[in-house]
Amino acid sequence: MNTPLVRPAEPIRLADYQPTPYAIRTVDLDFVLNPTATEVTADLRLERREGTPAGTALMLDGDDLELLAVEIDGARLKPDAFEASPAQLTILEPPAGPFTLRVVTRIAPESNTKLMGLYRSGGNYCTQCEAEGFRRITYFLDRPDVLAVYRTRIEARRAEAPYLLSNGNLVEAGEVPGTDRHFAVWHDPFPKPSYLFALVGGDFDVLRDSFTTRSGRAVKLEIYVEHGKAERAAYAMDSLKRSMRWDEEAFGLEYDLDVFMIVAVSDFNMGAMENKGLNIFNDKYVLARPDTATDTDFANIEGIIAHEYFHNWTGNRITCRNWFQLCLKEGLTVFRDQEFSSDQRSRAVKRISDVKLLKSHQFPEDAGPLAHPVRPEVYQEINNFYTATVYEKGAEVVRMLKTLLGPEGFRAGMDLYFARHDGDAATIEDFVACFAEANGHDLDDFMLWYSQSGTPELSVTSRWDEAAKTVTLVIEQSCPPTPGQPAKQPMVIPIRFGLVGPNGEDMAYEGIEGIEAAGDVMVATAARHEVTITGVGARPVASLLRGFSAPVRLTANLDTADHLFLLAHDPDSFNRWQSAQTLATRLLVDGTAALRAGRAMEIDPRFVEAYRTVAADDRLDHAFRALVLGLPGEADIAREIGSDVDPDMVFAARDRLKRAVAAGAADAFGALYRDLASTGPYSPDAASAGRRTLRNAALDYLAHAPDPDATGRVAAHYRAADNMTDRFAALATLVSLGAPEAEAALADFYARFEGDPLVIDKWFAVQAMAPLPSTLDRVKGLTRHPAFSFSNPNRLRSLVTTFATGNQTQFARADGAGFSFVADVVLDLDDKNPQVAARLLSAFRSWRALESRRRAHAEVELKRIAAKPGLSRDVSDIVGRCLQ
Ligand code: B3K
Ligand code: ZN
Repeated sequence: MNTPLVRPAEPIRLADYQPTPYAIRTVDLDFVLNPTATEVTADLRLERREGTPAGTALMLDGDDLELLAVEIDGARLKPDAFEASPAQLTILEPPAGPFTLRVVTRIAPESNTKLMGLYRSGGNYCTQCEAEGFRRITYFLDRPDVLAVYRTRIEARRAEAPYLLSNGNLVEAGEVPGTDRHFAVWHDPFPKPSYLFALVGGDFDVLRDSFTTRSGRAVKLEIYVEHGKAERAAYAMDSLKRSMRWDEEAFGLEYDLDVFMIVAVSDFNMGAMENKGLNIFNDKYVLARPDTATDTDFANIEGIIAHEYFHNWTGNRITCRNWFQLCLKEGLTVFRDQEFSSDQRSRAVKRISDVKLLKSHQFPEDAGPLAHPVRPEVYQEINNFYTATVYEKGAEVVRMLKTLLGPEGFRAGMDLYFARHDGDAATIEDFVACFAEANGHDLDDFMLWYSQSGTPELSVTSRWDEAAKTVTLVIEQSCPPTPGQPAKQPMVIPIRFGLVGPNGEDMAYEGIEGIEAAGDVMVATAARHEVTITGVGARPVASLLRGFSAPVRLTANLDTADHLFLLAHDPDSFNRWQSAQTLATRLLVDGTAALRAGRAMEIDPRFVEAYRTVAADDRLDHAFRALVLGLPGEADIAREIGSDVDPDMVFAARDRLKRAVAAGAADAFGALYRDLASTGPYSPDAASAGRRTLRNAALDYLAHAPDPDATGRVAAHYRAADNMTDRFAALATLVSLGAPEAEAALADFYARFEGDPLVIDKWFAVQAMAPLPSTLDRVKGLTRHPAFSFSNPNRLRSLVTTFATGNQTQFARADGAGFSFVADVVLDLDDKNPQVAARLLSAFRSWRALESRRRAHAEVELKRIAAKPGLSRDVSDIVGRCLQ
């Protein structure tokens, strides 16, 4: 009965959830840091949970561990009292009462290439424990519902690691007598799961500041960065202080420790990590200076600093009962960071950007083999579920709660959630119950958003009755079936709407019948509603799903004239943008089909004229104008086409439309380029960034205009740039066009920024993105460049992931060579860093939507990966689902 178990090959199921037989109340850790042999002594205070029979074996998770000693209450365990493997430690008959288990392990941070657990980055020690990295440090009940109070002692040579950091507050520090070593002891009073544990040891520059919470707690703020880079952390620090203030104002939530630390490292599997009191960040999301970071980088830093800080309440104070509940912290925290950025910048622009991201990342995921519900019910490898569905669609679900309940009702639900569940490992049911109770609102049907995968399709047909002065809306919904899953049920879909009258303003109406409605929100709950809106003065154009009030695919019987009207007049900015997108998408889908059939692509001159009007409309915000003028991406067009996609034809159609707009509106773009030139020093604020975005968009159009000096102007823009936003925009245009000036600009860029890894990442990425037949050979060549490294995730992502996800035509080349290259990288990387390999592999997720030749090549490569013996669980999970 007590044979040590290796990790089961069977999937883990939500339905099987059981609490652990034992609770861990406190954890005392002692680290003696050494690159090749770090010793970890863990004293765990354990208690049998009620209902657990005495003598029940205690099975602790491990991963790649070497056990040095195991004791209970100070006595060494006899060999027959426990069983140990690198993946598990089983105490066969633990004491019936509370006891202390001491486990001593030895680990080798230097050779930890998975970057999970304790590893080295840039000569420093750091950790990453979410989701299951703590078990690579010591044997533990490594799951989010085991909450304990941690005390951590760290010892290291002072010369090697002058800073020793962990979660909570510093309680002691000093020298180890008679040695060159020193130590620090940290105590975190807040019970937490092991995934929030963090340790850092190393040498840094520190940017320091402080913040006083609204109840008067003085908090030290510290950002640890590579030597010489402290000044580049200033924007991150500013973002942190604004986040702390915002969470007090928007949600009444204060920080709770004496210190908040952020450490920036250059080797990191993801963006950042919300460890209690000690966030660890990919330095890409901390370091920024106008000459090295773009406006997008600045905005990402602001958003991610906020996101990780907000986790202190949504994730840390209230955590997840099991990993199936991941969206409880992630979807909610994304919603919170989106709201923060909306308040700091332009709400309309932020909403459009977020929806663009949702549609370009989450919609394809939801339509392909990797689709899963916002709360998955089964997984093989949890790291593969940190997805756009859990994060972005998860945030949309929270946003819908707010739309359905209104701002006050939403806030009442959040307040109840914090009051009731502080200190808990909670579930989605717990969360939704707070909104239902605080508002007396039945949300049972709403739960389908958490359990049903796939993007619902919403179809609305509107009809105007002149005699009766009514608008009839037939609202129908369906959700594409998922093979092997029960038929989908109708969802609760909030539809924010308005009736735009002939003068371009919203019209009043007398009543709505046939659907539940409150204010400007109708709530569809059935497969079909026939809705009558009475007392409407004149024929309106229905503006539907304003602000993208639900994550659905909407089709409506609006024609080109209706969309042009909404683009020009809709009081809802989101729908103005959406109308432009809908019109462009129609042209591009039809144009792709025409080109494929050997016909000419028709471009409605009204469309080009509308773009010209937007470009020239000075009443519109710059950033908003740039968004409207941005054509749907190739992946967006492919998604709309849905099947039998030929990416070369998609590219050709888009290129033609872009050139048609460029030619037809060249005067307006020329004027924008001239008028929007900078007049002062760089500032990353939203208004200045918006001006640059619009000017660079105009320049990109001008580069596509029939003008012999088109790219010469871009090269001049490159040379004149005094900030990275302008410099990089020019470089990207030159390289993507394969312009004669591109090589000189690339060489100049490399020479300027050679010593700056984050900028050299951009140099790799811009080359990987070029939609040119020569790109694959170039990318392969760049993998041998001295500055390239397969083991640094940022570098690998900048070159290979950018190629696989950002270059539709060259990744999905008709000869299959793009797929084959990426498959080779995945196979090579799998042993060293399976998490990053699996993430790269998911670029294949839409392979079935391709035309047959490309599809066949993709299948060969996926099968080649699947056939490799000893594949990691991460990669085998993704490849298995892709081939299902
Ligand atoms: N919680 C982390 C992500 C962890 C990913 C583990 N594979 C960062 C975040 O979402 O805030
Ligand atoms: Zn998060």
